[in-house]
Amino acid sequence: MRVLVAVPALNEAAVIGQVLASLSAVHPLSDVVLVDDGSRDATASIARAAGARVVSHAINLGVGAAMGTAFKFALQNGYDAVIQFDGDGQHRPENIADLIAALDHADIVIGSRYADGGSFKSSAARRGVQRFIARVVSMYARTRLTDATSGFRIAGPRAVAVFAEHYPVEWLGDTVESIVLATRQGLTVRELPVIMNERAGGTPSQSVLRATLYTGRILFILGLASIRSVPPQLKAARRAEQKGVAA
Ligand SMILES: Nc1nc2c(ncn2[C@@H]2O[C@H](COP(=O)(O)OP(=O)(O)OP(=O)(O)O)[C@@H](O)[C@H]2O)c(=O)[nH]1
Ligand SMILES: [Mg+2]
Repeated sequence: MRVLVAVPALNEAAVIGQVLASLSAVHPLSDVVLVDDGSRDATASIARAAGARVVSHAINLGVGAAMGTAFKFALQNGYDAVIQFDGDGQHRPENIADLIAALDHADIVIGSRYADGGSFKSSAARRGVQRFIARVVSMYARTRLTDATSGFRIAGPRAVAVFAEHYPVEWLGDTVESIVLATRQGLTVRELPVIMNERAGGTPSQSVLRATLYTGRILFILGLASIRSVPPQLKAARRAEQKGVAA
């Protein structure tokens, strides 16, 4: 199986060299694409010099759009699976082999910080919101998910085909809406316990007000995702697939 590691990145020059070096110990950097999303620092040039493939957006479009670009890149370059991997050092390369192996049992596997009593530290407000979102998304996915907002995940061949056609781009909606979209297309989702590092720097977005706004927005997005008609390009892809099966 050909696996592409996709790193959505915005202004990560301080840490991206180190992150790619640790990644190269388990995965060839020629099979890593960094989607630079309008960074104003040296993120793209550092990644290129390290040996990663780099695709740059001219302006900042958000993580969802960056992943949409990565899935298109994967399809065009013959990859079977895509792993989303943060550029800030939070995700651990040693979990990559486990994610790939877990694809035997699902179309999408999410690395969960909280499965099996995981020890990742969050503020009570943020954790409460994440737990609530995980419960709602679990209903759509018809399986117990403890960390639906985790960005550490793998998409197998069927999911790559769906996400290359359409990936949700709304701010904060990409992680959860992509799961709803996938399950509505008949794909299966599972989770795998992982340990995540603390953020290497910067300011964590934690406050009760932010958590409340975040929940409201996610609920709105989930509501939309469940009633929205399937994007036309996905319908066309599904029809072509069915014709192929019938022929
Ligand atoms: N392409 C792209 N990547 C982004 C954008 N914002 C953040 N990222 C990247 O997405 C990854 C995760 O972003 P973070 O800001 O760390 O989000 P998070 O891990 O959910 O939040 P923290 O817990 O605060 O670290 C990192 O690799 C970022 O560089 C963006 O607008 N576009
Ligand atoms: Mg982070």
